[in-house]
Amino acid sequence: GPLEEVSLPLFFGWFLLTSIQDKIKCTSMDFLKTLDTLEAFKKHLIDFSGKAEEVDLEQYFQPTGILHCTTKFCNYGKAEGAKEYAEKQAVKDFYGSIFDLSLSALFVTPRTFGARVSLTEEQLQLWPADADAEKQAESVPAAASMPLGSRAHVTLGCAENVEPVQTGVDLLEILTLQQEGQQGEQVEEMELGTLTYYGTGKWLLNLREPISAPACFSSFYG
Ligand code: 2AM
Repeated sequence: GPLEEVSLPLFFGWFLLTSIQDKIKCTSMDFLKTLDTLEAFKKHLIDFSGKAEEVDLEQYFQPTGILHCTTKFCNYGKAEGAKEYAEKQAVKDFYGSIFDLSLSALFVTPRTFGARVSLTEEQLQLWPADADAEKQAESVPAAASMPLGSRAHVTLGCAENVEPVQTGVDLLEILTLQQEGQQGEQVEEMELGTLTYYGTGKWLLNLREPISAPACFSSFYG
């Protein structure tokens, strides 16, 4: 019946608890503010505006709602593997449980702003293993050979007219460059960690102290 048709959510994921959401929003805004002022960033401004003009990164990225780490995009059952995922034992067992997510890096591209999530073995049980989850978003060359869960992230903001699904694609692109042995250009030791530039507007801040974020595994219907 019609109820059954809508019984699968838009997506499953970990939803960050309110207290940590506020902290992460503060930390990430501070980071954008600092990045904006760095000479190294100004040198590559053209990646962002198409002109060598200043950008206000805090305005450039629009917030995308409640902070979360998507595990499986189901599109109400229309996405490939949605039903199989919802029926996984781990998904049923852990539904509603609180996990500690480790946010290990912040990254910025002309399209998206996100936080990398480093998943534990237990958390990886909730990562879709089936249909090549890393490529689920869109094809990133070489993404198929990345370790499971590489795409895990929290979207912190998107540029105008950019869909959040792009954040995972951008992260995979950076990780692919790293895996191919590209060192990037280490531009700055910041209070939060080391900032590296990977070309064409790709910036990654490896956090010295990963941010531990309590999050509830659940789903979103919208
Ligand atoms: P995100 O995980 O990068 O933030 C609703 O659109 C949520 O599902 C968003 O959080 C979004 O991106 C994610 N999403 C949308 N389409 C997706 C897709 N094709 N693959 C994976 N995640 C997707």
